[in-house]
Amino acid sequence: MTVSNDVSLPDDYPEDHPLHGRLNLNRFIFCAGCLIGTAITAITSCLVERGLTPKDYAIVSGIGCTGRSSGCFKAPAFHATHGRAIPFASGLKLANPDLEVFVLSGDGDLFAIGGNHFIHACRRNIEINVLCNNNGIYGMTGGQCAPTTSIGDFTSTSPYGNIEPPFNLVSLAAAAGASYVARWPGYDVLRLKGSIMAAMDNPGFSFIEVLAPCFTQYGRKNNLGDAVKMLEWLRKQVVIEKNCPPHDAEYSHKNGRIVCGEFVNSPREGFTQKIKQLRETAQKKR
Ligand SMILES: Cc1ncc(C[n+]2csc(CCOP(=O)(O)OP(=O)(O)O)c2C)c(N)n1
Ligand code: SF4
Ligand SMILES: [Mg+2]
Repeated sequence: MTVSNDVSLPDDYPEDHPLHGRLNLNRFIFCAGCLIGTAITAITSCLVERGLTPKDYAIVSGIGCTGRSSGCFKAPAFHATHGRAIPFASGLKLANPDLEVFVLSGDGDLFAIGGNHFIHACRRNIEINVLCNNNGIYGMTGGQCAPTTSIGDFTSTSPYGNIEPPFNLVSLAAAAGASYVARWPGYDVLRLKGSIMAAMDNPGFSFIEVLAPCFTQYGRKNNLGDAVKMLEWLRKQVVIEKNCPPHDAEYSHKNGRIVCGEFVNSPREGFTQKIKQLRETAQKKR
């Protein structure tokens, strides 16, 4: 499998693409078969189906392969610094609470360098939608161990097998206070889109983990084959459950079992709403 760096396609290619007006198709620089593109098109088609135009929304990403996704949106889209997509998105939402704000970033970006921002955004319940493209590795920088790498996995920084237990992102988000939490395999576009719609309906912090194997780095180091073989490998492990408590949502490539579904949907007042109320109360007292 080769990594395509071809960014020489003309802007109008292909003209008949249904999302042509909303996407910079010449910026899809991902390896052929990588599911990052699926998350981008799922978000975009949900925004289109909601009748939202680029003046109504903003997209933020951090650094990494998934971080490059911001360039794919024909919209106000921001490629923030490493680990800082959530504070950047929080600032946008605070400045303009009417904006629908999405973060799409990688597991390393959001949960290693950006981990602290993630837990505090959950705790505040700020009204942004965060999608993590979880490939269990640092894809872009050469396949280093991530906070989501399973025990025993080989990476460029764990050549004898990883000994650090991974975060279970669903359990982490729920414990930190996120009011919407779901996990889906990236190939299950219909469920993913349904979940993105539910995230937009939630008046608070929404988190969706998208399982998206990196065959170029993770697959190669663990002898898992090409893009199609890795999708089959993932499909055998995915178990979709209804009403599973978030802390029982197993995430283990080692045990070959990853529980997917919607785990938290408990709307409560969001952060910018609370700020608005504080401002109104203060104005009345003047
Ligand atoms: C401050 C800083 N430290 C380290 C890096 C190098 N770096 C760039 S992307 C990345 C990890 C990305 O991993 P992930 O978010 O999982 O993205 P993926 O490529 O897997 O989508 C790292 C360590 C950086 N750009 N900036
Ligand atoms: S995450 Fe892996 S498969 Fe996807 S574009 Fe990056 S290196 Fe390629
Ligand atoms: Mg990653």
